[in-house]
Amino acid sequence: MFCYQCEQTANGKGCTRLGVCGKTPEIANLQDLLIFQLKGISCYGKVLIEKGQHIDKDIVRFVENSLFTTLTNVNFDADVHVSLLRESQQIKEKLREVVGEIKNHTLHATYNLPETKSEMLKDAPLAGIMYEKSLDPDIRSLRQTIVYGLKGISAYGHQARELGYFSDQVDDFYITALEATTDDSLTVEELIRMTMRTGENALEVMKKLDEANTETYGNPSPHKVDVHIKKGPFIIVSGHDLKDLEMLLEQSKGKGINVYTHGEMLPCHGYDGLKKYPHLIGNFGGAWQDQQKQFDNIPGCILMTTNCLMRPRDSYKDRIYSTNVVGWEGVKHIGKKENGDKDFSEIIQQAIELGGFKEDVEPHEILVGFGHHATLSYADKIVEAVKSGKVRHFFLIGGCDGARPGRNYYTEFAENVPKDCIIMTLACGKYRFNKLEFGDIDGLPRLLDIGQCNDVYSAICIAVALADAFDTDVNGLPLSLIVSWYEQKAVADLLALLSLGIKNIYLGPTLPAFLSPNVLQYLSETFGLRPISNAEDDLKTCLKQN
Ligand code: FS2
Ligand code: SF4
Repeated sequence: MFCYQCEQTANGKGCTRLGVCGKTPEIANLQDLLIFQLKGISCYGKVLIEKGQHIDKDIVRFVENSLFTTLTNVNFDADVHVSLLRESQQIKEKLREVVGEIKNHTLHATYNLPETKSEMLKDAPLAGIMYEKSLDPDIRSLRQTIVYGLKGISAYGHQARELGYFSDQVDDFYITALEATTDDSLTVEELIRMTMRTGENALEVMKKLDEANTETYGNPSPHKVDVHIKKGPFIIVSGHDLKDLEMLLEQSKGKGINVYTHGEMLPCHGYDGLKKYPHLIGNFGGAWQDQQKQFDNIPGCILMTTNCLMRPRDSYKDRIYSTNVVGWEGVKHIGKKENGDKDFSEIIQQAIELGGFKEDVEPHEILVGFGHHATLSYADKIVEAVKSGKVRHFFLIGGCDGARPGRNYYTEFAENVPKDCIIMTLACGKYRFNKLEFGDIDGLPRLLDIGQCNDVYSAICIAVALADAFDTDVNGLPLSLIVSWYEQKAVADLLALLSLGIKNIYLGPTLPAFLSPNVLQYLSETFGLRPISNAEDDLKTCLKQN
């Protein structure tokens, strides 16, 4: 196996024996082959797009779900991958019939998948990232960057589609971009352009997801959330999916169950359509990497709606459930019925039987719900505060959290932000400091939580509106972006920011192993993208910009 798609990759280079995330060589190889097959499907699909046709939405859904399945910490079940691989071959064959001869005779298009898992595994090396040893390292790097950006896009696309929202532009882009990664005639410059288009499509899909979430559940508004536990049976909902949470809340109401959000579900408390359920009682635990410790022997159930899933310990493997594209061998999976509904009765019943927490813990509340709508309702106040010198600088400290050392940089950074500056947060990296007291500036909270990782779209809306108010562009604002990355949604987020021309982003805790030295140099020269150093020095450099 060889995988270097996430920040915790072994030795900062690549996982070759077993994924640091727990991915086995078998799963890694099946995932390589699945991506290879998606590229093959796209070679045929691209011909249809060139003829002005849109790709059949069932095929788009398959491509999107398969990409999402291979994202870090999503699915570790070999049977799921084998079944997706078989479906990929059927789709490829169907497209071959429809499209006929194509010009791109790459192996991705001509390859035929064998029947059994062991035969598939024998073929898998040809789909490996490092298979073509002589490939130009910059071409390899850009191709992989595009694929990882697409994986991030697929996670957001999946979430929006579950609510009935999609973008034809993004749906076609999956195919166009995957095909581009098979085309040996494309130059480094052309692949850089495709990488920027990946960023544009990441922005488009996040916009669609924002529409899906806000039109379905209302615009988030400031809301206090208890982060301590309450007595009674409970279900913890993790991942990112608002619709699953809504279905579970609806089915569990009046049954004496408390529902807690976990990880990236925290911003759900800001939405009217979700906070209206009184048994959405609070938020449990910290970021994803603490789950094994925090779920250990827990007297309740857990529902994983998307990543980040870690190997479940025996002490809770019988009470954790997966849904959507998430999976782990031996973990109960809640599938979708034909009408799109899900039956959560088993997890609800088990939570009741487990009995839950015995005692309440003294409440401790934090504030969430500062999406673009809520934050911009304070726009006049913010502009006035900047003009009068009460607010000096804004810091967006956002992105994924992770288990590796070095991430305390983000806590130190937030703690040292001067009192006349505002901090905006998004994604699970906020758990490093979101329970600390930051106070306010003239009634405006100093810590504004914008939302999940996809809400980088919201952050962009806020920045663009503020730039308008100050008659400048986003790069002219007293704003610094301090980004932490872990998995491929963060890659999509970063590409979205770069595609808008946003400069001087600080990225850490380490730089992606899949960026070659030349690609990195290009990003640093063109966008001023820079690795984090230490909190004190970086903070000083940001403030000098004023
Ligand atoms: Fe955190 Fe994991 Fe949100 Fe990432 S819960 S690292 O998926 O996308 O952020
Ligand atoms: Fe390693 Fe990350 Fe790939 Fe898992 S997803 S195998 S940790 S690089």
